[in-house]
Amino acid sequence: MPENTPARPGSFAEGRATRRQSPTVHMAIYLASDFHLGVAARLPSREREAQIVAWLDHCWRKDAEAFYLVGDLFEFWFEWKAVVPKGYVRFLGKLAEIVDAGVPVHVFTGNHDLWMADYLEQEIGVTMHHTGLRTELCGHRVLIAHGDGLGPGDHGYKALKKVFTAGWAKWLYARLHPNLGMGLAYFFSGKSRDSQPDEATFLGPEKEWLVAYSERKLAADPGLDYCFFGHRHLPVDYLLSNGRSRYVNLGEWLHYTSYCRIDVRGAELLYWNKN
Ligand SMILES: [Mn+2]
Repeated sequence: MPENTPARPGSFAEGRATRRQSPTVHMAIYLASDFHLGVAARLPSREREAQIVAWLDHCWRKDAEAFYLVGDLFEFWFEWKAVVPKGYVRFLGKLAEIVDAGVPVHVFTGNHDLWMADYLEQEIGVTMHHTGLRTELCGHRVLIAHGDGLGPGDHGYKALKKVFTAGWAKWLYARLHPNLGMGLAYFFSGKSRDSQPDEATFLGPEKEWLVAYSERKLAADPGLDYCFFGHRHLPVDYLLSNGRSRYVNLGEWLHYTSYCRIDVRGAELLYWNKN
């Protein structure tokens, strides 16, 4: 809303202003990842999109002062010079509404949508992050990253990511007709999903490479309070070896509808009701 537009009595804008002044309300920041819009899972993509829109709307009206959407929002995304993938209108519209109301939305690229360029920034006004971010949220020192290609091992993927993020690869891909480009991408993203190992159990600190990565970051940066990641598709809140800092995996929305809420008191892993 433009600054010179007075809020109507009882309007939503007025309600927010009142809540912000109340000393009893802890303003919060919300994080979520791995919506994978575009593929069906427990629900068809359009129904999952409606859930995400309802969640965004609920948090925004309640107490959100920012959102961090930590990668793989889309099963695949590519921006041709004048063309973007069809769909997701309600999701993108809700992001626009939130940004227009003055609440910042941060979007990270994931391995499925690493080709997001500046469309969401230009069209909606989100802040894009193509790498991890070290920042403060509600007074807590945090690291936020999608999580692909971090930690030990995974050399095949790391090499592939180097190729995919190279300017020439993006340029070549953009020469494909969108029908072919999108078709190929969906074919290969389905293949890679089929070859994934069982994601549903926590393998312990030795085998969970995002835990190993968090421990390494913590050794170099002992002030860190939280390490937030997506990518693993398993919601986890894990106490790191210093007995204080935590590794939080945001999970995904294909099955878990998990997210994290952080305020001055700390972070909490939560689940959106599954309507
Ligand atoms: Mn993912």
